Amino acid sequence: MPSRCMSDRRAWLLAVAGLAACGKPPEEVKRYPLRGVVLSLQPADRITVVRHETIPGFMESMAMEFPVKNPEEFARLRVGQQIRATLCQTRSGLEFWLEGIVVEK
Ligand SMILES: [Cu+2]
Repeated sequence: MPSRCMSDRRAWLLAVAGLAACGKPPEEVKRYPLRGVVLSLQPADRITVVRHETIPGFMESMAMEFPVKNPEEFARLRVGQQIRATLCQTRSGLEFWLEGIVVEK
């Protein structure tokens, strides 16, 4: 019964899609404006080391590693650039990354 097979498969795919969408509620993300200088790049892990300015109420000025989730944003980065970006951090603090990177010079 080919038609029944088709509908079973479709139901299964819908169930999987539903799990992906609803299985884990997205964690709330806090965002902070960041300015800094790109000190180094680690393309294999899409990580950049940035010496960032003080982020009021969050972090003193320091050099630290930031993951960049978006490959196109990472590809535009060069050592020595002055950048502005949004520092995103999950509420638990377990995950953080840069996005919305703008090269100032
Ligand atoms: Cu820091």
